[in-house]
Amino acid sequence: MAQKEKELCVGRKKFNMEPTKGIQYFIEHKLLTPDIQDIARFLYKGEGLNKTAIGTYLGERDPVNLQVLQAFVDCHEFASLNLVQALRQFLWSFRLPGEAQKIDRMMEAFATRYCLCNPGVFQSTDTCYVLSFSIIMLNTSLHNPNVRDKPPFERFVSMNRGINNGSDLPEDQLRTLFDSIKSEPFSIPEDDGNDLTHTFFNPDREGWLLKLGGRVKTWKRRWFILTDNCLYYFEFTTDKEPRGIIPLENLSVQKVDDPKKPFCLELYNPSCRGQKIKACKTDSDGRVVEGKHESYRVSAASAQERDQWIEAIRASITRVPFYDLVSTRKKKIASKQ
Ligand code: 4IP
Repeated sequence: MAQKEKELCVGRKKFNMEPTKGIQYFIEHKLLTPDIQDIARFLYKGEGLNKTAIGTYLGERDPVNLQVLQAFVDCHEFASLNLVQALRQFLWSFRLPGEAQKIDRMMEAFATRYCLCNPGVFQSTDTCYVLSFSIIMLNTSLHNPNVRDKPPFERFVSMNRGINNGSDLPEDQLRTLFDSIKSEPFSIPEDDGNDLTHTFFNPDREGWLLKLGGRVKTWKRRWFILTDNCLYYFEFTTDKEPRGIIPLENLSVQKVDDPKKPFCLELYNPSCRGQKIKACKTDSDGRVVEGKHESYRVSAASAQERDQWIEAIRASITRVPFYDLVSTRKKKIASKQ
């Protein structure tokens, strides 16, 4: 193998493990110049580069990385693409990192570029930004099996009321975007089911599970609802008040074998095993008291249901403050009126 090719190969490996070091290596070995445009084009071509690593590099806050992000987004040509087509292209070129601030910067850069390539389509970059998120949410709602309530077109329209600097976007424009996502979900590089477009917001799941008591080890059939990063359980599906609430923050979930019940999973706090999990419950007198569990063990009706619960709970735990990004932007649009 020629020397250059060997170096390229080493550089790619380095990049895929530690993106910044990889770029340094390419520059030191004269495979790349330190010019921002050059680095951006290199990432845009992406030959042999891991898309998660590209996303990591583009998400860094260092001034060089911020400039590369800008130049990388400028490599994308969005002229005469509708917003869904442009998003498909953009979201395929690297993998979005999970942190809200990084996503915010990347989506901001995307929206700015889209508006520049397509003048007159939106009244402001913020409109394009909010609609982009709305499309990503729609993609999850329509294609994630954990979301059972599939939004009809009318809901998509009402979600996007007033986002075009106070006025509504044309319905046929929204219809085209809706139909496109409905017929084909986004393709996500290195898809492991743990991406923004799968896990960004609550996968809302509900169903019957058997729960083991905290001190007294009795199994009770309870109706569980997963929402807002919390797990609620009720005695009856129609109860207004839950018997217990388990905030999922700081907890982990795993499959577990139980001698008494099949298809069990367990919620636990990985950093303080053996201590009580923060949760509350209603005691037999109807008073709200702290929970007394060191872990919560529940049994599902089948292995498949158990795995779906685990996946949904994990998704809920790893959710990033996505709604905050969008609501900040919507407020900004409203304040400009
Ligand atoms: C109870 O057992 C129930 O299993 C409770 O579940 C459970 O509370 C109690 O745990 C356990 O003692 P008995 O009904 O046989 O007395 P539920 O509230 O769903 O009825 P959790 O905290 O699991 O809700 P302790 O830790 O309170 O003993």
